[in-house]
Amino acid sequence: MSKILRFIFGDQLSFDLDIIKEADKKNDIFLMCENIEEASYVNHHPKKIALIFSAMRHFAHELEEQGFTVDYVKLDDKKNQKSFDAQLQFALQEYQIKTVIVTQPSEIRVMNKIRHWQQNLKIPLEVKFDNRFLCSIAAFHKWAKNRKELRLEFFYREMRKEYNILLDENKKPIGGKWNYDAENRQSLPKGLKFPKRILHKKDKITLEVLALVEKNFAKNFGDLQPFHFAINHQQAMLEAQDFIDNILPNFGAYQDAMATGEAYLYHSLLSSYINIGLLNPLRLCQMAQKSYEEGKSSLSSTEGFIRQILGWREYVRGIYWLYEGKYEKMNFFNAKNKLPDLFWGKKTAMFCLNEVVNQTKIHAYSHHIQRLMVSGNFALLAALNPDEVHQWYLAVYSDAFEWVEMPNTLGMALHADGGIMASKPYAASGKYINRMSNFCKSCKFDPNLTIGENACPLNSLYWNFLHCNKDKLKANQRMKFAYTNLARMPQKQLNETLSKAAQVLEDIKKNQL
Ligand code: FAD
Ligand code: DLZ
Repeated sequence: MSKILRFIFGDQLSFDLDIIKEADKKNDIFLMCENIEEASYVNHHPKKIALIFSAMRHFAHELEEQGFTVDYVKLDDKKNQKSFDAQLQFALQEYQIKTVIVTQPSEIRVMNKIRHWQQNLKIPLEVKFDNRFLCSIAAFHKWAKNRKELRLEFFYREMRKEYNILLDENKKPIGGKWNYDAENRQSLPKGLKFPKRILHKKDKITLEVLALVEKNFAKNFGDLQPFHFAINHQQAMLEAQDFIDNILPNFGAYQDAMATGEAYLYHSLLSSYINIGLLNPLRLCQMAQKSYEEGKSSLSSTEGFIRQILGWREYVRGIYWLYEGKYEKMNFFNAKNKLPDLFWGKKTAMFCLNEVVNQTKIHAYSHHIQRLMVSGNFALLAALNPDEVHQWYLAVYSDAFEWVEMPNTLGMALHADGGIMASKPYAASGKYINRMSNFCKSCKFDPNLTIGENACPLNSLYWNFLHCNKDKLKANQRMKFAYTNLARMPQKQLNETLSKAAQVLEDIKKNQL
């Protein structure tokens, strides 16, 4: 008898998906495959590959335990065909299949494959909505249509109303405001103790995956060991509950802070699990809301956390699909410089960059403000090529999938989209890093100097960025203050600053910074 083939991709490990809820235990076959094409379209951090493979294998076991038939193809299986395309063709020859069902993939690259299958397979192929996302692609298009500006804040309010999150009985925001960000930008007081994180033990499946990754991806940037990620729903939920109970109360206040040797601070570390399906985003928002209702976390922390998930996460996905195929080509500042080796671990005298790259190498993680204001800000000021920067972010973080990484990199960090996402570039000098972290205390460069040997390179680069992009930015009202300051700079000082910046850019080019 002909069967239905249900093809599950590595970031769709969720029992909430219709492709699973509607499956027939007797007649349907699930196909899941580790494959070298997906594992090498960028040189992913080894921890990211290990997380995905181990979570895929655990998910396949759970499906089998529930009585489903799963054709799970490991990377080193003899029948491994090396790509989604070839593995599907192989399965269609192996079994008598009447229909193929997939869930809409998160990335355009894979969606294009599916479009090709729909045109070329001799049997029907059905694409199910990915109902883990809280705003469908069509709903985002509708929201965006005829709007002059696509600002997160307005999208986020609609989402709060739609999901009835943190609203009073009159559908107004609890506390009277939609956004409590102003309370969420504190620097770290001395002596604060950061929470211990759950370190999951490795079972046989994970150990086997680690050996496989070690053997096949040892050359990729990043440390495979120690590996303590959650690899199934239960473990991910333990981390989520630990975050809500013990960490969320401090999440908001120190969201933008940075500290030497502290990769996590009060961040949730849940993005990888949400992105691959081990945690459900709406459930997390509801857990946070409950914590507020029970008086365990403040409104500012709770709202701040919910905004990231219900707001930012859905918004960037909407932008990614709205500009399908176009976003990746955007380069508003025409930035062309090559990514220097410091991004791949070559030591630099800039302590902040070393710290972020090193944390990235060890953990496949770096928190938002470090991605945006340390590596991202440096890439913006140094006019690094957006595509190279994007490929780096896509490779090095365990939560990196193009739909979320690309708008964050090109839109938020590099302003390469010319302001679709952010009303002004997030450009900052060394003074910002000094205000929000203790990095500068350990650095040979002085954040208060712009010229001279000990000057923080970010300072001259910052003024150089403003100077070089004046034509593109000076009409922007939110840049008025910065341009007024630039205009006030005496000519001699400006000349010295620009020549210092030229020297810094040359050092970056030669990998001598
Ligand atoms: P928390 O700070 O605890 O935030 C809670 C949750 O909110 C996160 O788990 C995440 O699901 C969501 N969230 C927070 N900020 C954002 C955001 N800007 N966009 C989308 N979701 C958000 N996030 C990814 O998931 N994958 C990426 O590849 C990725 N690349 C990024 C690249 C750049 C240049 C920048 C500036 C940001 C990027 N982000 C990315 C967004 C954000 O930095 C991460 O989601 C966050 O650091 C993950 O850590 P966390 O789980 O501890 O987050
Ligand atoms: C990221 C990733 C990696 C590294 N490897 C696999 C894999 O071998 N098999 C798989 O099904 N998925 C993998 N993934 C996740 C996919 O890239 C992800 O599902 C697609 O990007 C969805 O568009």
